[in-house]
Amino acid sequence: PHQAQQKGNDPSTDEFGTGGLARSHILWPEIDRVCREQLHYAREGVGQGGNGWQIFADEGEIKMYKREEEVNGLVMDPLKAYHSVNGVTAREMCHYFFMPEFRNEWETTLEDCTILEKISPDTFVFLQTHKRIWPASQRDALFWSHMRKITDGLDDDAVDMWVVCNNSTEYSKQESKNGKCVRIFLTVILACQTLLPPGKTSNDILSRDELTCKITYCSVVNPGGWAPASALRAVYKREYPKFLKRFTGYVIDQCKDNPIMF
Ligand code: 18C
Repeated sequence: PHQAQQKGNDPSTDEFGTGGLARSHILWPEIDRVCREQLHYAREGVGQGGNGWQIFADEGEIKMYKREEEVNGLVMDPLKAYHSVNGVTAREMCHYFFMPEFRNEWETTLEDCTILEKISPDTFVFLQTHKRIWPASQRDALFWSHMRKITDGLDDDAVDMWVVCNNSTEYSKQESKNGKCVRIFLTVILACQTLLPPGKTSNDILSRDELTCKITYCSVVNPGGWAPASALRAVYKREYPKFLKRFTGYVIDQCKDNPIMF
């Protein structure tokens, strides 16, 4: 079950007084390092097909690429997806991805989501149980999730950037909910930048139709136990575009009557 909403994740007002960052937590060095690595990775392009990235979904602004990789017969295809939507900011997009109370509204593969620990307002540890695909075993995931503002290396046309990084951890030795899930291992980054019309800044009075959010989403999921490659790739091909469309549509809809949040 979902827990009550945390006070908010404004780094300047959080009760930790650490700028929103749990710098003294044992996981902190790993969280900081993985976020930087994932951001660097998200910023690398997919090239002209020479480095293994193949496009597998191309629908309007959505472009999804995969690299076919198997480790000991297990499919672990890295995914890199691009999207661009109007009407929301980078922070809004990341807020709805990060905050657990909204997850059930857009995450179609979810059965259950438990917060195991709130390290800080912008860093949680989750145990998620996902829907079972018959006849494969049900999967769960134990991961930390961290949201942060990025201030350097923005695209020339961007006014701000926020990311959420999710990464599996074994730091909390938590059994699966029903004792029979196979644990998956995931590394995910959602990286978003806000674009405004030329000459406008986030201090101006803006309408939502002047906002563009440029999104990069990268994911690597290790299925944890054997599953037929063709079935897994069919699930990816169906579920990732569905996720990106549904999630971005949900955020646009949630934000449309609310003040703009930078
Ligand atoms: O990033 C996303 N969501 C975040 C918040 O939940 C977080 C979680 C990522 C989990 C991704 C892995 C989920 C596996 C679930 C099993 C499949 C269930 C499908 C049910 C269909 C009815 O970062 C957005 C994630 C978007 C998820 C896309 C699907 C990825 C499929 C991965 C398959 C893993 C092995 C399943 C074994 C089945 C073998 C046929």
